[in-house]
Amino acid sequence: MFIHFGLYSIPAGVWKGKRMGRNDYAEWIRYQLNWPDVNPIPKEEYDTLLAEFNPTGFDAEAWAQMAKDAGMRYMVVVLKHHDGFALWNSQVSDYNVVKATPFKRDIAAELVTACRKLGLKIGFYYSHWQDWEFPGGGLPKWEAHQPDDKAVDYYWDTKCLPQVKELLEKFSPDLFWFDSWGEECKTYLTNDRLDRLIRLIRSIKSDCLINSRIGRVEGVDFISNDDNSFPDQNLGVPWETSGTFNESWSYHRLDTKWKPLAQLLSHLIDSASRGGNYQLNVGPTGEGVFQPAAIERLQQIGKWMQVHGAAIYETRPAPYSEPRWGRLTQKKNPGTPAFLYAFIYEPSSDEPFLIEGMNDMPKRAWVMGTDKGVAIQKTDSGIQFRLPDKVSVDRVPVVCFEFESL
Ligand code: H79
Repeated sequence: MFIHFGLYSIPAGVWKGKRMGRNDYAEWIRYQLNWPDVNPIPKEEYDTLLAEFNPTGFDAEAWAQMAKDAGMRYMVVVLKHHDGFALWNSQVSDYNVVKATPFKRDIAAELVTACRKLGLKIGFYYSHWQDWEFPGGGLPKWEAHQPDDKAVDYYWDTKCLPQVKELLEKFSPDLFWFDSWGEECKTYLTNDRLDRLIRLIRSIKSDCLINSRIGRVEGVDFISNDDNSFPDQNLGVPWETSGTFNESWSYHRLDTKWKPLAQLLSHLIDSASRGGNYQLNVGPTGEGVFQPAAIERLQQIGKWMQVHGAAIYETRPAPYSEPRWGRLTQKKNPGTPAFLYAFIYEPSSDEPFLIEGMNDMPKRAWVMGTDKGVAIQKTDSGIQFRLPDKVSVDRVPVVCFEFESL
C-alpha cells in the first residue's frame, strides 16, 4: 500500500471554490491550481492549511489493518512530498505536523508502530529533489528561477540529508522511496550528491531498500516504473509499479474515475507474473479516512487474495511463454513440492487452456479455493486443461498444478 496524505489532502483539488487546472495529482495543487498559467499559490497562502490540518479521523491501526486485510505486506507512506511538509516530529525543520499544526500527533511514529504490530514492512516516501518550502529545494522543471549550486548544497546539507538521517535513526524503515527521475533533475541530483545520500542510508541501515527514482539505477535495489505504467514483460530485474485507484495520488474530491476491481486484479497478477511488485495507492481524505470506494475495492482484493495469495506471494515468473488466456507464476524451493499457478483471464472460453512448452506431468491440479480437480492432457506442444463445470467465473480463477519438484 502506498499512501499520499498531507496538507494538500484538505483542499483536495479545489482552492477557494476553484478547481485546479487538471483533474489529476491533487498533491500538486500549489503548482497546478492556475494551470496552464504556471504561477503557484504563494507560500503564505498555502501555509494557511497548517492551521487547518487536524485529521481527527486518522487511525494508524485502521490504515494498517486495511492494508493487511487487502493482502498487502508493506506500506509506503509519503512523509514529505514536494510541498516540503513533514509528517513526523522533525527536529531538522519546524515545517512539520507536530510543530506547525493543531493536530500535533506524529503520524509517522503512529504508522510505524501500527505496521510493525501487524507484521507489515514500512517504507518512507521522501521528496529529496523538489522541496517548494526550503531555500535551495528543487522546483518544478518549468520554473525559471532554479536554485544555484550553492543553494542546492545548503538544502542538501541542512534539510535533505539531516531529515533522511533522522528518519533512519528514529524509525529504522525497511525502504526509502524517492521520487525524481529524468533529465530535468540530472544537474541537481549529481552523482556526488546521490553517493552521499546512498552512503548515509547504507551506513545506518545496510538492508534498507532504495528505489531507482533516487535519480539513477546504480546502487539501488529495485526499479520504480513510471506512475501507473505496467511492463508487458518480465524486466529481468526487481521492479515495482505504483498505481492509483483513480487519477490523483492524494485525495481529490472531484476525482470519480475509480478503476474496476477486474483492472486492479489484472495489475496485481500481471505484475507478479512478470517479476514485479504492485504498489496500490490510497489518498485518505483531509479528515484522515479512506473513501468508501477505496475501502470497498480493498476488501474485494482481500477476498480474492485470501483464496489466491499463494499464487502471488514469493512466486516468480514461469519459464513458459505467456498464454493469451491469462498469466502464469511458479514457486519452487529445493526439497519441497513445486507449484505452477495459472490465472485464467477468460474463464468462459470454450477452448481448452494450453501451457506451451510444459512437459512435466503434474501430480495433481485443482481450482484454488475449491475441491474441484482439473483434468489434464498432455499434447505435443504442452499441457492442456479445461476448467471443471460450475467454477465460479466472476473473479479471476486460478488453477494450481503441484509437482514432486520442478
Ligand atoms: O507522488 C506522485 C506524484 O505526485 C509524483 N510521483 C507520484 C508517485 C510525481 N512527481 N512528478 N511527477 C510525478 C511527474 C510530473 C508530472 C507533471 Fe504534472 C506533469 C507535473 C506537471 C505536469 C501531473 C500533471 C502533475 C501535475 C500535473
